[in-house]
Amino acid sequence: MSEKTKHPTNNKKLIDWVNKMERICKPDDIVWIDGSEAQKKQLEKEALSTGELIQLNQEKLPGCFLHRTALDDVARTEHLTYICTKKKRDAGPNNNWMAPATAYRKAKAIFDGAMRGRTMYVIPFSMGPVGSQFSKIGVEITDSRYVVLNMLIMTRAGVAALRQLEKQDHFTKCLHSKAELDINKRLILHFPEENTIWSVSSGYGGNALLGKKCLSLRIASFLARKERWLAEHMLIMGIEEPNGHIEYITAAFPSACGKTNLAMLLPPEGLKVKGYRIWTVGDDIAWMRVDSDGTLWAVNPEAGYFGVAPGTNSHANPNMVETIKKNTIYTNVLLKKDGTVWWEGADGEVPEEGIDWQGRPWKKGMVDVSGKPVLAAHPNSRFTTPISNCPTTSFRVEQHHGVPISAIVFGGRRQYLAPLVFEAFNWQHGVFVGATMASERTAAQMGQVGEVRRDPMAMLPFCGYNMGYYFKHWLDMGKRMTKPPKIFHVNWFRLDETGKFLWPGFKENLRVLEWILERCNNKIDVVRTPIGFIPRPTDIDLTGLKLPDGALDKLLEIKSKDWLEELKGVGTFFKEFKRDLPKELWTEYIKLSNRLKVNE
Ligand code: GTP
Ligand code: SPV
Ligand code: MN
Repeated sequence: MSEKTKHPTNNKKLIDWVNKMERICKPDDIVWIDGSEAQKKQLEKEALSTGELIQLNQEKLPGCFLHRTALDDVARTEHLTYICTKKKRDAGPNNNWMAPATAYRKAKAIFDGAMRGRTMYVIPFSMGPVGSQFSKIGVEITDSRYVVLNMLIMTRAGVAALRQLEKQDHFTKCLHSKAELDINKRLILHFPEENTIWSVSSGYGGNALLGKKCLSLRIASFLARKERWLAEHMLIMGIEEPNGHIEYITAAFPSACGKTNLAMLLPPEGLKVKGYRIWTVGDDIAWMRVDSDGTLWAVNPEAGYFGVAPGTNSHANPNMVETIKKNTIYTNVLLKKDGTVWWEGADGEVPEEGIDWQGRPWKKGMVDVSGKPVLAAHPNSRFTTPISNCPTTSFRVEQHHGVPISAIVFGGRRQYLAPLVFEAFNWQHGVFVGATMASERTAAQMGQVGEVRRDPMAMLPFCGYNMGYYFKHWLDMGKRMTKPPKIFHVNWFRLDETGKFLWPGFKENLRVLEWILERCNNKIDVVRTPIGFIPRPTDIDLTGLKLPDGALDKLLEIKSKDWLEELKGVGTFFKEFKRDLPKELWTEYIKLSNRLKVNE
């Protein structure tokens, strides 16, 4: 069929690759995605007729659709995700590794004829504003209309990206097929040395929207090391101070640990008089480089949000509630009788009935055979929505240059141990703080929810190469900056003895950001502890917030004994990297251990 196919480009590399993939996948026909409204409408129509999408109430939710995935295709599958470098050592102990030849052979057997009876869509897309020096061009081939429609929201897809590809003559080759959605034939393969991604047998988010985690983190992190920049699992936000000046920060929290919520926060009642405003630049990925001014600048490569639905409500994130009212694709949530949607922790009353995320009739208060509530929405149900819908979108999201970064914040979900906030002593110590992060697992990936795992810089599932080299790269980046951002660590999830959150979180987190900015501008003093600087309790503005007696002290408590215990796990983790772990991190380890022993 290749001879008959009319390709809308003369780019030889692209045409050759598309022809080759066509020969493997054997689709009935090929459609190039141009980014037009008319084509999008046509795809939506087809997806409705095949049942891939369900139309929602167009009066209440204009342009919105619902999609249900296969029951075992609801989150990223890290155990089926591989980095395929020539040498195993280059993938590191942090990744599953497969030899490229083996990986191609295994996957080819599954891709072979997988698109028979289907259309093969070719999606040229740009991560980052088209034409920015920062941006990367990719082309995703897929047989899923759901993937196409999501990519149209999450990336800048279509003709403009194609023209840019022709100018630069290189791109990331992304091949995807849902095939039979068989989990036993699922493979998410990355070939960083060939700038190639092959993903098969999944239709879910990070597994299938290849511009996101696969390109913008795994492949990009590999390129970033070579090209001397950083590709990180971070939100980017601007905090407009009462005098109108905007400071930008990035924050790395593991999946489902609060990036989206923080990036969009609205100031709490008690701080409103001060006049802060938040500007959202990104909620998941930051690409950062050192500019000629010696500081770090960041762009968000994405054009949409793929956000967690459960817990999204007008109290936690009113901005998001506003954002997802139109042109949004919902995945794995409850369908209500009136054609709107619901999830655990949504606004309003719990509906009496509906169709649950598995497509079964659902009733309020339903329990399963073991007496557990039947969930209306999957805990990792999501929505895909354009950044431009969000009321707090920063005017700088389209700027090719990005925004200058004053602080980098790391954070995880820790019931005990980590205080509300602390500041690293310097860049090297900050890299150690990031490298030793740990968090309790969430529903964003298949696995045991709640189990504590080490997740350096929230990048464990996303670093496309040996993390030993990655830490070294971070240390080197610090040396390239005349004014590196200060590094902090936060924990919104500390519990009291009764198992309740000590800190109210969400919009109240601005109180911690305020302290962080004051530290960046050298306005206030701090308390020195073995793990870093913590606030003097009076420096956190609690106006209008009633914390239980002693809560702030508990939130800032650092128990040397517990940290020494934590260090054992860090040591085990570091040892996995053998001689690839930079010696500076062992230096920081020993220094911390000594400081803790003195304090014990
Ligand atoms: P990914 O999209 O998976 O990368 O996740 P994310 O880091 O953007 O997480 P998100 O903001 O979607 O939050 C995930 C969950 O954490 C939601 O259920 C929120 O309700 C909860 N959460 C977010 N912020 C806070 C907070 O400050 N305190 C508490 N207790 N929970 C929070
Ligand atoms: C995450 O899991 O960190 C996400 C969702 O942001 S996914 O796109 O599935 O990776
Ligand atoms: Mn994420």
